[in-house]
Amino acid sequence: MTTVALGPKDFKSELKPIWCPGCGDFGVLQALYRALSGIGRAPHEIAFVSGIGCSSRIPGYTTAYGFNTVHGRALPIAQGIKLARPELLVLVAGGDGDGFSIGGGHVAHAVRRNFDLTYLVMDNQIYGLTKGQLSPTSPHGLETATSPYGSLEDPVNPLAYVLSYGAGFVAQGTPADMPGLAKIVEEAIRYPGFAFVNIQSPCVTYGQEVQQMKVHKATMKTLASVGHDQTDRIAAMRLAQDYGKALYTGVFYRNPEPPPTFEALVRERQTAQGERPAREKILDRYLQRAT
Ligand SMILES: Cc1ncc(C[n+]2csc(CCOP(=O)(O)OP(=O)(O)O)c2C)c(N)n1
Ligand code: SF4
Repeated sequence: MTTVALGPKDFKSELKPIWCPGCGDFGVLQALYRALSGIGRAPHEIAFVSGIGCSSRIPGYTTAYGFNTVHGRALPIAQGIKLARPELLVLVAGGDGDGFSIGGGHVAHAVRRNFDLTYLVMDNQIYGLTKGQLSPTSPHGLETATSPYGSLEDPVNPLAYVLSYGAGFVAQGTPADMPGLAKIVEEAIRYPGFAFVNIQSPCVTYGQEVQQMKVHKATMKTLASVGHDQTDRIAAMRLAQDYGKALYTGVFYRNPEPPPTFEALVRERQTAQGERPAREKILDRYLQRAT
């Protein structure tokens, strides 16, 4: 592992973002550059995996190795990468549609397996890339291209979702407080296990008026200001119930005693049994190598 002194600019790729001017994802990207410079891992030691969506373009705007995969499938691919190359820093990103609609089934399993991954969801409560359809986090009553009578469904609560499956690190931020978001993302990366950050990132083109940057600035409230103890999972669950009503920023929950990660348990067993690493065994099979 190489730790180097790098500034935010060292993580900026030559690609120019094609997001709509004013999209919240610009601020998320700035926060991520800052967080990565705080971590100090060289870009070639970072694997950044995403699904499909406006938000899922983010790996391409960084100098890390990026993989813009398939809609909803970023987490399984990231878990495979982490299992094969546990020494890499693995980041995963995508939208609320990518993560909690088509990919929703994967979140529970990634959480309970506890790979050391950082999962950033840019939650704009709408499908941005496909031009404004109902998303799993759209509020009840929201009129969209696919909900002409207003949404008749209750939204998924991403915070409660991951907390209930036992995620060791759960936080929320907004690009309306970019330095605060950078700090949260850095903390999430430092957590040794599955870390989830719900980022309320406004869609200026199809999003709701109450979901815009100036409203976030006026309404956001840090969890520290309400006296929240981030080691108290039940209190975190209680505060998470306000998703969609209050915009809390900061760490909802951090497990004070992080359990071993999935990849560490696999490595431990392989070492105990004197086994060759799983990836070598797969290559043996495909290349018909003698073991
Ligand atoms: C298998 C599959 N189904 C549907 C699509 C179409 N599609 C692309 S992005 C997207 C949703 C985008 O919303 P979200 O994931 O919330 O990201 P955002 O664009 O808002 O950042 C959909 C439905 C697809 N690319 N692949
Ligand atoms: S459609 Fe919305 S989410 Fe997509 S780039 Fe534009 S503002 Fe951002």
